[in-house]
Amino acid sequence: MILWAWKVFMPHRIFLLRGNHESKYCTSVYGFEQEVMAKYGSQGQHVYRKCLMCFEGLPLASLAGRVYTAHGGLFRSVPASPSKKPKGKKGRKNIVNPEVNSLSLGSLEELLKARRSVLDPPWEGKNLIPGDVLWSDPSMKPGLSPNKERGIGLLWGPDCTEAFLKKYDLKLIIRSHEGPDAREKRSNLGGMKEGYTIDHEVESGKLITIFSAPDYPQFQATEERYNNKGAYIVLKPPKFDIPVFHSFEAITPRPKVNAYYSYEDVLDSDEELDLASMATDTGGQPSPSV
Ligand SMILES: [Mn+2]
Repeated sequence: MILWAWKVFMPHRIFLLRGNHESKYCTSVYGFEQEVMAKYGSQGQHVYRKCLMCFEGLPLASLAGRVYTAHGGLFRSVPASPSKKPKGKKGRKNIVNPEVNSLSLGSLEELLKARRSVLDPPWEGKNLIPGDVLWSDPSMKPGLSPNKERGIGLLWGPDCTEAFLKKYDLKLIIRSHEGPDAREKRSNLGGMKEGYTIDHEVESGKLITIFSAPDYPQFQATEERYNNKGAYIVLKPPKFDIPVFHSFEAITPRPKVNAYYSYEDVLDSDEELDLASMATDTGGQPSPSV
């Protein structure tokens, strides 16, 4: 809310990027929708819808100086739509679902063309770039592969980081999307104790993961907590390419707040996409095959 107020107050000085939680699916699974309903009473539905409209309008990524920033990270190339209608019987549709071995890194031109105003980024079909940018994770394994843990987005290796930085003469990729709970499951990547990690150090520059929520997740069923620090990065013009990290601790005692969702039933704070539950709610998208 504070960030949002800043954006309204100084729209040309404040830039907010969209994350995967700024979607219809995540806002209903992790308590945002319920919280708005509880706090805004009879206006709740209206306020929630307006929030979703704002989320839909948020940019997916930014370029500032020599820095590319996005919540998840890199994205695939999407085959251009054929200019002519494919020959064949009426009603036969060409479903684009690239094979694993046909995955290649997307370009900024493709990112610019992607249709980003979607309530829930699709995990199949033609408009895959928004889902990649919001849900993908880095990996130490070279190349691009489907992000099976998440059920949407990609995993990309250090070679992709290098190719992307080199192609656009960039020094840094800054992303978030993985807290201490997510990193605990990924043995070959750094933990999130200090609120940030440098995941790829390649010839052209670095890939950084930054996580700004200390003592995360806010709600969990177990007593044992991660006690992670949160962090932010200060970058200075004109190139913004020398990151200065600042870590900070959570305040204690933690203020008492309601969860507005049954967190005991949600295994992970950034759980994989529940494709089955989304299928009923995505307005005409084909049902998922899994
Ligand atoms: Mn995320």
